[in-house]
Amino acid sequence: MKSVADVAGITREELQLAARNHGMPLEALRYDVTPPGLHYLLIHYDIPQIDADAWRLRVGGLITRPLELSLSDLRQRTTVTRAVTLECAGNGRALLEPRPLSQPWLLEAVGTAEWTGVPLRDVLEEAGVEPGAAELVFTGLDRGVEGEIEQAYERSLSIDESMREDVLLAFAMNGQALPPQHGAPLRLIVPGWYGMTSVKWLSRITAVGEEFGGYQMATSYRFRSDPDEVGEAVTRIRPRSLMIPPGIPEFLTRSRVLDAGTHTLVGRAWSGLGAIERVEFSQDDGATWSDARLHPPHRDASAWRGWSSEWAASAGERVLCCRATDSTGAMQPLEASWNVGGYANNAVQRVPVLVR
Ligand SMILES: Nc1nc2c(c(=O)[nH]1)N[C@H]1C(S)=C(S)[C@@H](COP(=O)(O)O)O[C@H]1N2
Ligand SMILES: [Mo]
Repeated sequence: MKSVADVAGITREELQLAARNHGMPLEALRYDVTPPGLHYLLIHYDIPQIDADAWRLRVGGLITRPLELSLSDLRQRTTVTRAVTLECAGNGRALLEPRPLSQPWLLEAVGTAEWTGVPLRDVLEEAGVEPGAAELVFTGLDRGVEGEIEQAYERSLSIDESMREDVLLAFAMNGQALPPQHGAPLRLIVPGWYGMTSVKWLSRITAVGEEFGGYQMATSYRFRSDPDEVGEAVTRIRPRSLMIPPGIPEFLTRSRVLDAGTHTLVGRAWSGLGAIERVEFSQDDGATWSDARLHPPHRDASAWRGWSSEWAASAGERVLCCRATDSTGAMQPLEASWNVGGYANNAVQRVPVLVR
C-alpha cells in the first residue's frame, strides 16, 4: 500500500482523485447553508447505479424485528430537518509534509447542508436492538478495491452514538431529493463526526456483537505515526475556522491582492468536540492575535458559526490567519501534526495577501 509521497509535486493519481472529488470554494463560506453543487464531495469508488423504486433499507443482525423499508416507507415517517456541517477527515492533508498519498485536500473539504430524514433512533427503537449488540454496521452500495481488498464502503458506530437524537437517515438535502453524488436515495448523517462516518448509498444496517473490523474502521481512518501501528480511531471533528480570502486572486497562483484601508473579514468556525467559543484573527502570520466577533450561533448546534473581524490593512505583504477555540478548550494549532493517513490536520489557515 502506497502511503507517503516522497515527491513535492502532485501525482497523476492525486490529480485524478482531486478532479472527481471537488471542494467548496472558500468564497462559499459566505452562505449559511452551502448552495447545491458547492458542497464538497468525497467518493471513494464510483457513484453506484441504484433503482430507487426497487431499493430497500434492510435492518438486521442482532435485531428483534428485522425491517425492510422502502423510500416511501421512510418518507411517511416523522421527519426532521437539521443543518449539519460535514468535513472530510482528510481536509488539510495536502498541507502536510511529507504529503500522504490520497485525496489532496487543501482546506476546502467542508460544507453545511440542511438534511431531511428520519431519526435513526426511531427506526432502531421500532426494530429493537438486542442487548448483545455492540455496534451497528452501515453498508453502502458502492464497491471498490482499497488496500488490495475488494469491499463495499462500510463503517460502524457504537449503539450509544447511533441512538443520539441528531443522527439522521437522510433522503433530502437543502429541500431537494438527495443528489446521486451525495448518496441517493438514502444516507447516514452523523453530526460532529468527520464525514467518513456518514455512509452514503445506504443499503443495510446490521447490529453486530463485537467491534467491526472492516477496512474503513481497522485499516483506514486511524491516527498512526508509523504504518505498522494499530493507531487510534479518527472520530469527531477537531475545531477549525476558515476565512473567505479577501481581495481578488491572481488567476494561476491564486495569491491575493487588495487595497489598503478597512476591510471586514468574514468566515465560519465549527467543532465536533464542543461549541465554538472564540475565533481570533492575525495579520502577521500568528505572531499577534485579536478576537473576532462571533455571530449568533445557528439554531442547530451541528452547524458552523459565522464570525467577522475588522481589519485596518496598510500597504505591504501580510499573512492572515484565523484560529478557533471550542468549549472543551481545544484550540487550533499553529503547526500541523503529521500522521500516516493525513487526517484531521486542523492547523490554522494562512492566507498571504499583498496590500497595495
Ligand atoms: N458509501 C459511501 N459513503 C461515504 C463515502 C463513500 O465513498 N462511500 N465517503 C465518505 C467520506 S470520506 C466523506 S468525507 C463523506 C462525504 O460526503 P459528501 O460527498 O456528501 O460531502 O461521505 C462519506 N460517506
Ligand atoms: Mo472524507
